Amino acid sequence: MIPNMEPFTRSVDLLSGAIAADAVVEDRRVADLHGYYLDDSGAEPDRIIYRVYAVPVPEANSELQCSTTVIEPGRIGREYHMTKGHFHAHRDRSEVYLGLAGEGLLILATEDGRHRVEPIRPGSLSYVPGGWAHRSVNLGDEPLAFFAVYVGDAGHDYATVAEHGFPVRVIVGDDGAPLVKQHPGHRR
Ligand code: M6P
Ligand code: ZN
Repeated sequence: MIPNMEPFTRSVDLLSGAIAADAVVEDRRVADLHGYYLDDSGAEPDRIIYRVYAVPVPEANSELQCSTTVIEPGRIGREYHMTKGHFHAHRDRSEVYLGLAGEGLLILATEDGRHRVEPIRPGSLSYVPGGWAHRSVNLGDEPLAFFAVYVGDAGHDYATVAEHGFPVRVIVGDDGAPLVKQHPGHRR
């Protein structure tokens, strides 16, 4: 069956990551990520950590969701600003990231405890296979912006990540450089 969609074009600002016109804009603030960071007690609850611009597309297996994410620079305690991270509710659905601006990391993890760390930078193309949770981290002094496209009915499973976390955390080391550190007690 051919889906009932009309072709369209949208503009993405490659420097800021913003998508114009009818994108659904969602801000994630410190308060929205309570429990994801080791210690957010020193951070103002209203501070925006990241913004997602999503082009409205039906959540169907035949479609492709398109979004940009812009993570502000900064840290919460020793941890660099990061997204919540999620598995896809339909575990086998995949996703592609294209870095637009800034410098950061894409952290990937499977439910049996494997993990990978990939760079995000302008022009980086990363493939997120089904079954891998994904979280992005801004390491730089500028906003980190990337474009994502994923299978329309993938869905977001945040609960598994909220409960178990990722196997690694990205913190600032004593020398001021980023450090990817094992998350003690993470299930294997
Ligand atoms: C990317 C995509 C989106 C996701 C967003 C923010 O744009 O993976 O699906 O919503 O990043 O990540 P999260 O939903 O984990 O907060
Ligand atoms: Zn995803």
